[in-house]
Amino acid sequence: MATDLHSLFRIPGPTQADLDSFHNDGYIAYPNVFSDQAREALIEEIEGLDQVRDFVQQLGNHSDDPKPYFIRPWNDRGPYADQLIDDPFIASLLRATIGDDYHYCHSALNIAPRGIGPLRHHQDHHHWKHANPVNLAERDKYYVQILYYLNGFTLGDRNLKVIPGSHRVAPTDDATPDRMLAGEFDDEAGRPLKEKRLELPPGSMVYINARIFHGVEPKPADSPQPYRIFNIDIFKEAGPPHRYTQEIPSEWIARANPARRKLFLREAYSEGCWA
Ligand SMILES: O=C(O)CCC(=O)C(=O)O
Ligand SMILES: [Fe+2]
Repeated sequence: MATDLHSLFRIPGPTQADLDSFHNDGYIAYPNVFSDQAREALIEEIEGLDQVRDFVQQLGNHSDDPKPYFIRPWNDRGPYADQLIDDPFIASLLRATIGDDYHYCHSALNIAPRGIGPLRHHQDHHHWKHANPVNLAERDKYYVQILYYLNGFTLGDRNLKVIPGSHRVAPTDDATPDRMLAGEFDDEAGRPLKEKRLELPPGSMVYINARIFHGVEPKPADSPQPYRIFNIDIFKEAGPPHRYTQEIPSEWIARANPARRKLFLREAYSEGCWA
């Protein structure tokens, strides 16, 4: 199972300005970074999945109480989605930010229909929310989320929003998004912390340090886009499992080349694994 594309992306790797943005702001936004061919093939692959097809078909029936399609881990991946895991562009970004010692953590697929509500500002680095010695020891390690927006989003229509620089604030109970936006942590962050609402065309990607506060705005009932397709891959610096570190399907390991196998050979999360 492989595509005939060397890379799904238009660029080979991050520039120094991209890396500065990752370290200073906590994220890198890449508008229209997929090649047209890869974007179209990925959308076709996702829309062709049986469960997604069923979800899209029944959309009109639940407009009074819309629900997203959500699956985690997302293992039902065709060749294009499979290539995302170690595409040369993705590997180059991960090496330039985390270094060589990183693992694949988990994935998800989320399809948001018209009328769906917001997602409040949150962080996704699970070791901060637990105080076992294992979590404390892992706290400062990298946990990177790669957010793919194959059909994009506009302002006020399921747009991602971030608080640039919020990854620099220590993860204490006091460091809430409201208090950050009120200016209480500007000194610690070394900059004014303000919300930034993003707008991205189809074929875009956002690469974030999961320590940054981020959220999502609602999708209006009259949005011109019937649903927003969002898939995510998450990578972690080598170490113990995170909250959702997934089991790798045995057939993925069986057909992996050595470099890919290295990403997969780590412990998955299980109940009690941090105790
Ligand atoms: O739906 C999105 O754009 C982002 C969702 C999110 O915050 C996440 O998956 O962690
Ligand atoms: Fe998130």
